[in-house]
Amino acid sequence: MSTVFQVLAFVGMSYGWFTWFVWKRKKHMDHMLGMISGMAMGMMIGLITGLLFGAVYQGDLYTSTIWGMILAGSLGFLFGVPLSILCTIEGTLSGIMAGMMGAMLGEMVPADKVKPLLFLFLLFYTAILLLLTKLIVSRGGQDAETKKWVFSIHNPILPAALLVGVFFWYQSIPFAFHIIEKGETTLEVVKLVAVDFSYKPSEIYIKKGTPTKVTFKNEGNVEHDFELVSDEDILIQTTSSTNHQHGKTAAKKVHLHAKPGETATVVLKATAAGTYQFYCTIPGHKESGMVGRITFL
Ligand SMILES: [Cu+2]
Repeated sequence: MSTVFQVLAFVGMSYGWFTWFVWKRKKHMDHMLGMISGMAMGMMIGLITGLLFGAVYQGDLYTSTIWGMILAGSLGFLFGVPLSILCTIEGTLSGIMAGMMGAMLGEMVPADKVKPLLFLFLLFYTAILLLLTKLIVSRGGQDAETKKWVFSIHNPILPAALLVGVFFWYQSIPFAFHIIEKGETTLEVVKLVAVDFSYKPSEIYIKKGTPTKVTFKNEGNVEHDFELVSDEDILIQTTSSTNHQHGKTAAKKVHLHAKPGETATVVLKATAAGTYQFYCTIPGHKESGMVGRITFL
């Protein structure tokens, strides 16, 4: 399962559970407790999902910010509605603000720092949920049917076990926002998307002498490729199209092929400046507009 899916599932399930828990005990919740709970939910979910979106949509701050704000804002809003107007306002505003801040953070931090940062947020979020749960229970939020598990929530082993559980679950997540080659934590990334029948973007710039990862994603309904013929050698460090052949090879031609929905990648280094055309070699596609321009500068 993908990282994004796992983290979103964890956040979604814990949000669902905590919201249900609070709604069931709303007569025991005073304004302050409700507002703090709403703020904590909006704030933490906003930071986590915002950071996640910021990292996934890196280079597209608009998309990540909008999604972070919409998701966390509406979850904060929903949480507060049955409680009070104050909770609703607090939850919504916290969600919107934190969704925006998380997205900016995801955009700014280097790809290899996203994992530890997200880990801190998730642990913090889990700890806050547990503390609030304990607080609500101790204020008389239990009723006869929950007496049994109330016993265990006061048992310090349960929250500790949950935190340790989150810790180990998190360690097991495959992290693949960007493939970071060993010793190359500062890899430039160029994302190229093929649709039927054009490239987005159709103009690419790559700094010569800098290892750059080009990801070629086919979002069309038929297969497409990417071919570039250069006058000067291009060093190809790794490519997905030849079964992960490692080691450097020099070539004047770069070729990536992707079936619909697939992504092909290459890590290359241009040795000289120049502007070249790239195109799709599948018959008829170039003529239909699958051409673009790449500039090494
Ligand atoms: Cu094509």
